[in-house]
Amino acid sequence: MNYTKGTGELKNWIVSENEFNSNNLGKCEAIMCLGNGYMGVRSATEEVYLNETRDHFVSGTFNKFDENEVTELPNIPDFTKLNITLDGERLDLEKGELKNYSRDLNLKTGVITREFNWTFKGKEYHFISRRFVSLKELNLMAMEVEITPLNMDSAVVISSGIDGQVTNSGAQHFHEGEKRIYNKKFIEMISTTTTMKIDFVQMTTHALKKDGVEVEIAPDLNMDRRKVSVEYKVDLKKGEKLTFEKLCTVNTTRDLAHAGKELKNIRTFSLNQLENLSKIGFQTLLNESAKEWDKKWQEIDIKISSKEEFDQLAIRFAQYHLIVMTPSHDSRMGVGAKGLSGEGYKGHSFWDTELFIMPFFTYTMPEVAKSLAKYRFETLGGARKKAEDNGYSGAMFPWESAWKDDGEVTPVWGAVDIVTGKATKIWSGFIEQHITCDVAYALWQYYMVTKDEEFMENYGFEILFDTAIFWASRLEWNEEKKEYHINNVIGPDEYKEHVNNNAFTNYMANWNLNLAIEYYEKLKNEKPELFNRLNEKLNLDLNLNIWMDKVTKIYLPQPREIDGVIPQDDTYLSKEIIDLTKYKNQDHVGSMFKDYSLDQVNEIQVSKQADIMVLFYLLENRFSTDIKRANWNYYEPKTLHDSSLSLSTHCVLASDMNDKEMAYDLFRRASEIDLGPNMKTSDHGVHAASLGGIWQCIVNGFAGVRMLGGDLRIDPKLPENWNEVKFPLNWHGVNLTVEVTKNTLIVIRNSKNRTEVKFTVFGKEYVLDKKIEIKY
Ligand code: IFM
Repeated sequence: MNYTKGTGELKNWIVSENEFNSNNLGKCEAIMCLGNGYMGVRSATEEVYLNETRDHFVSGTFNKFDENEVTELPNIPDFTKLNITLDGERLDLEKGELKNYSRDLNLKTGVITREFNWTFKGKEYHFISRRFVSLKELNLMAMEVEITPLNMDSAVVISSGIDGQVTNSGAQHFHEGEKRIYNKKFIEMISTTTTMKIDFVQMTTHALKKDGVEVEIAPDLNMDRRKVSVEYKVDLKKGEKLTFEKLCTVNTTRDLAHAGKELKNIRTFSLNQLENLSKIGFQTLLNESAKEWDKKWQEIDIKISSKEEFDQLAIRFAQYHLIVMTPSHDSRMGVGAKGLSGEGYKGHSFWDTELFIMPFFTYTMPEVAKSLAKYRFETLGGARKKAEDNGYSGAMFPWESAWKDDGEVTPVWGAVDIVTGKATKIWSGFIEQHITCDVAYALWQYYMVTKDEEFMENYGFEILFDTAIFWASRLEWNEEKKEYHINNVIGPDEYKEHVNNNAFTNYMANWNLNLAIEYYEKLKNEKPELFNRLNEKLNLDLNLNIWMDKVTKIYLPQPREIDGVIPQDDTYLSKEIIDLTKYKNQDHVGSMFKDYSLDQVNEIQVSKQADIMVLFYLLENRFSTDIKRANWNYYEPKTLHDSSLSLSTHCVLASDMNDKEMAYDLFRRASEIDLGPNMKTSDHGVHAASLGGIWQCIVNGFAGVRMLGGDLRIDPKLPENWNEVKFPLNWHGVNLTVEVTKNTLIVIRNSKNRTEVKFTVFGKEYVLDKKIEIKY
């Protein structure tokens, strides 16, 4: 990979592949994934290879392949594959001679360009392709290929269409529907998901040019099982350039725009849409999409001044993917743990959204954060059902969530257990319960940062109260200790299953209950109408008594006297300690499972990811720096960072503890999860939470931005090798620009509104007028 290709205006905007290797296709397919939140397309090459994964997903279109599988985002019929034959030889870069190869993702415009010279049997061709998913027209993907024979005349044949012979690793999610080619030009394929019965209308059309001049060539028409295509035969003179453009659209019965419409009407809409788009043409559509990207970047761009150029690219890469993967157009949908860039985690949403992805949106694009928070409101039915099925009350959010009505969708069986040879049981769907307070925390954070009363009144307070009702019902009375415990859970550290009193879970449940008590009083006094409505629905009066009685009796693990270490759970500190050097220095995550089964790992003092560190991050003021450091020193050496969520939290914590070198090192490691030299890490898709985490490292870590108890705090700790960082921040509806240098903090008000903006910097309070410059 080459991360320094962009120069001039494109400096630190280009992610480039400079060598073709068909063993490493997954890397660029995922990290160069295109999308617009409505859909995501993995960037498979135009020509086919054995190890490719050609995926195209439409947000929220979950389907269950059969009874024994969990629902997943179906891989829809493919547009991207082209069969290109050059003078009778199939274009195949594994053969012949390849020169000047590059594939570039331009993060600024959302366009991929691929270019090379290919010589086979003495015939040399120049090839350029461009592809984008429009940020303006959500239903549109477009691609273009240019082929020029350089040293002879050539007969070029391109076969292109819609290929429904695709699956999710073998699972076929579609019934084949009608296929049709209108006027030899507009190709249509209808497919319907097998269980959810969502209809997909996919259409494509082509335009051909020779040396820039449009040519009309009648194609051969082909229809096959789950496949419809056209084949163009073009004779080119030596040096003559063929331009082959392909516009592709997807519409589904799940789209809000088509709610209640009959399929035949969607088909008519889709045909008209494509006819109109084809009149506009590839280049103009590309320019329009690039313009939308430009607007986006003006809203979100973070500017870093540092000799470490890679850092600037890394944050842009992260933000590009956060935009591409997030269905901001529709609050019935969440963000998948791999975004829309691969089949990993089946498109399901985890706590990754609330604690890692949402903060970027909350502080930068609050309307998108609102949509994500509303998604959880939409899933309340499933959360209430999960609580009831488990004998609890209130809302117990699913560990993995898919379509809003699906409830819990975590698969039950996972990787092989090396001792038994059987599949390992995945317990998270049953007992990884902290997701419920993570949801409550994220929407409270959204409320505190935005002051969005409308959201809280219509959605947020109901979630806050119902999650508290869940926790109150979940607590278990321990008669001997005369306190409430939360037994048999998995905390954030998934290498410890069936533990009692995971500190993170207990503290956050306590926090959730306290918050509900606080808002009970507030609403009763300040918003009596709303209070009455919610009281009627959730019986708040009765629940308040239960909350008050229980909240002070929840066991909150305290730091040990000897060393300040907080027990992660009741048994962690008494488990076996082994030498973890080999696994700490691993090249690939999860290497410990080559030597141990999960049951064995459960009995060792080893952690997968940040656990108590996340608690310090969320409830920062409850713990002193000394306690944070003591726990860091104890737990970090035992943490393998086997989850991509781990490094960014550790980075923010290292910043909080003013360990700048460590913080920077962790930031770099987090940035390299997808962008690093390891060509296999992203095969199943990019790491969505880690990408959100990269934003957190910079804004929450290095710039020290935090919402604490509703107030804004900015305590910068810029890494030594950075001179400056400048970023947008939205606080209480006011757009701010924050600039941090080594010893100066500048905050600028960009919005015209006069809403008061107050914040503290290292304990001192400031009130912002238009601009403030603070030496720190
Ligand atoms: O949510 C995470 C979890 O914390 C660790 N395993 C992967 C999940 C999805 O990213």
